[in-house]
Amino acid sequence: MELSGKVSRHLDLSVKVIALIFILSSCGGGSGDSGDNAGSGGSGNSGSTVNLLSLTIEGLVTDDPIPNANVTITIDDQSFTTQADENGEYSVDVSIDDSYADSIVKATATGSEADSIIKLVSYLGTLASLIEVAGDDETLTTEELFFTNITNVSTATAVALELAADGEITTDESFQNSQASIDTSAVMSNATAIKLALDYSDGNPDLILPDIVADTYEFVVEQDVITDYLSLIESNYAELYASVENDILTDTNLTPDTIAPVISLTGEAIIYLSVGATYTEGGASATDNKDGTLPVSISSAVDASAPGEYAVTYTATDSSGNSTSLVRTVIIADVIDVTASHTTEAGYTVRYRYISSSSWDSEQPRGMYVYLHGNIS
Ligand SMILES: [Ca+2]
Ligand SMILES: [Ca+2]
Repeated sequence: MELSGKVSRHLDLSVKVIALIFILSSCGGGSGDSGDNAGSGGSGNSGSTVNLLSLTIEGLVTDDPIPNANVTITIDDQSFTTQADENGEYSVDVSIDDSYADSIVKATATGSEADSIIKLVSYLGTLASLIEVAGDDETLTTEELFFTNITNVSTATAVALELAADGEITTDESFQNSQASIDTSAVMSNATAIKLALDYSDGNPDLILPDIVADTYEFVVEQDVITDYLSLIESNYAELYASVENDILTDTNLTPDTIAPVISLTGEAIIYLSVGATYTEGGASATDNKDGTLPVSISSAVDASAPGEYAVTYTATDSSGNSTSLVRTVIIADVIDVTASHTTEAGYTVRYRYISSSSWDSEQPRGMYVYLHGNIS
């Protein structure tokens, strides 16, 4: 299913998918042994105390957001269900015997209508690793683990993992190993095929989910079916494919946000002050593609009583952990001496030189000495 002539775009998306897989990996590795808990059941029965593990899992069911989707969290033979709200957001409380700590947690979402073709899945990792990542609030959010979002991309990723493992992922070992051999370009093209079938098939029979498959998960599992679908898209809808793929890559609910905030300084990037003057912090603002306006932290060591060049560092970090820093330079000097030049309409080059007294500051230059130096050149 190579789509020819799109090499550079594929490079971009490979980087993005590799980032995705990295995020998946960084959450892995629960505790040591890959215990197989199948059949161990939920109730403690050997007379020992049953320790319960508790975790709330929060995320979004989206392709476009899927209102009121049914969500099931499966941990071996146990399952926990809820319904997403009208925006596709869900929250599931899991409470389970600690013998399931090393079991793999899988999320499945289906459409709210009985005949819905929507089935999306996501592998999250071992329960123990999720509890660790969730932290003290015992709530696992999308910021903490991206794959709590159950999406076309998570579904394509899940199927790629299953193909690599040659079956369902039930142990941390197979979860880790199959991540290493995942086919990232297939993940993106399959995710795009799901989005085309769900969002673009109204009024276009070519794009409808082939009726040989029951739902979007089976669509990806049946490799022949999705390969045929994609080759039709490649021949007849290349432009649409490219645009939908781009939508996926720029939708931060579908692929991780890798774009850092942008900081703007209020005031000049270089400020000249005379010794003893007061440095007034002008501040800065930050905006982010996903989070909008963000706070900016300021680290400053300006000592206006001593000549020197000082850095004021402004830092903003988005909810995905992407960070930007910008530096303002503050120059404290006894005398400020700046030269500049411009060319007049008549073609003369005029050079200026500004020399300040010690009471000069950037807002209010007091002493200014202008001279014309070789004013006709
Ligand atoms: Ca948390
Ligand atoms: Ca961002």
